[in-house]
Amino acid sequence: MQLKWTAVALAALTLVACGKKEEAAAPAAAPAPTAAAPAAAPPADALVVKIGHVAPTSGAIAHLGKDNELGAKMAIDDLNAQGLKIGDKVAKFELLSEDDAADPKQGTAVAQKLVDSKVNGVVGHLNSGTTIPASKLYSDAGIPQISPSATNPKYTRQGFKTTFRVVADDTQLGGTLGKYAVETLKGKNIAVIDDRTAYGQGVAEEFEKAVKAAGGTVVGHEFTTDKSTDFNAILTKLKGAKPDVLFFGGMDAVGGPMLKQVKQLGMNVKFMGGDGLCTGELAKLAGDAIGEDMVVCAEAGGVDGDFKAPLDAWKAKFKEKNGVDVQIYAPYVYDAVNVLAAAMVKAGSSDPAKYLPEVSKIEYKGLTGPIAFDEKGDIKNGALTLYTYKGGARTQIAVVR
Ligand code: ABU
Repeated sequence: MQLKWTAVALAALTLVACGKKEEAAAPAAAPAPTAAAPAAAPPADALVVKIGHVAPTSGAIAHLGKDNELGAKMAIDDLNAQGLKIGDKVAKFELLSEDDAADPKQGTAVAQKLVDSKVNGVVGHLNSGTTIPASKLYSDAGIPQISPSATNPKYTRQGFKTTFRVVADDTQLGGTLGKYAVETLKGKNIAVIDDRTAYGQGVAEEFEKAVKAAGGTVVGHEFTTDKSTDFNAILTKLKGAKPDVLFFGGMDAVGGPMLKQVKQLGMNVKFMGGDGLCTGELAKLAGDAIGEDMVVCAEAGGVDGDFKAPLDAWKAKFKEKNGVDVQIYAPYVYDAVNVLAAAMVKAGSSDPAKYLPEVSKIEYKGLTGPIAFDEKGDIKNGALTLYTYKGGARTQIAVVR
């Protein structure tokens, strides 16, 4: 059980060279499902630790940005309630939250703002298109960055020591979904649309590769944007190729209206997508156009076994505290903040240069599963969760690795 790990983490004492030294307790790996105890006022000499968070909290996918931001807030509240020590000082965690509106230029502008504010670590950004350019600024400043949701492989393949991700990438997402389209859904004529963003294009290309590798046929690939609302021309063109599966590389804000137009055109397809599509909001955005079992999509993470009950309890706590359901990545944000804190505790310092090596070596039992990073900064042994929608509710099909 995860609660057992929490106890283990809290009790962890490490003998270090140069004599016996007790390390401070790591942050609790899995929060108790009950509300955290009210935090005592931090002492006057508390060590202020600034955690930057960036996501689009305005614009078409603000619901996803706010989901991530709430995950960060919950992590900060729980860390402060624990009265965690870094070195010999009680830490006071502060959240510096920024809105990048899913726009690459705004993404680098707010990243520079966080660098100038001397944040100790960053969790974000949400979109690959903002995370990748921002990562250069954090790397130049030596600030550890963990993305809880950006899935484009390039993010961790730039040779930066500061980039980490706690979810699987588009190679795994597109690869698994492409194989599923051919082998499980038995798709014969598979069509693809992508929104030309770093995420949408990347995941669609990986999907197409996997379809072909599994012996499937791609009958068309059309393009839209992350701001489009009218898909009539491209859907009509694809309809002529008689697809039985249509994959969309893009976010739910575009996928929902697209599903409505798929229905209006009378297209009889399984509608597939990656994690950007796979949200609680999709059912609302698509309305009655989302047929029973019509959509198959994947979250770029997932738990089973002993991890499931604590994650479900955390999601219930999230709803109780915030009045909304988790959309998709809030628990991953929660874990990412805790990973930074755990690395600081291990290093006995919140100085990015001192605790960065501990992030690379971390072995953290998170809400979303065990977290450790490979040499690029990608999560080791990342899982995916396949979902469909039943009765308008996102419903799990399976966790796959
Ligand atoms: N992974 C889907 C949403 C975020 C992104 O990668 O752009």
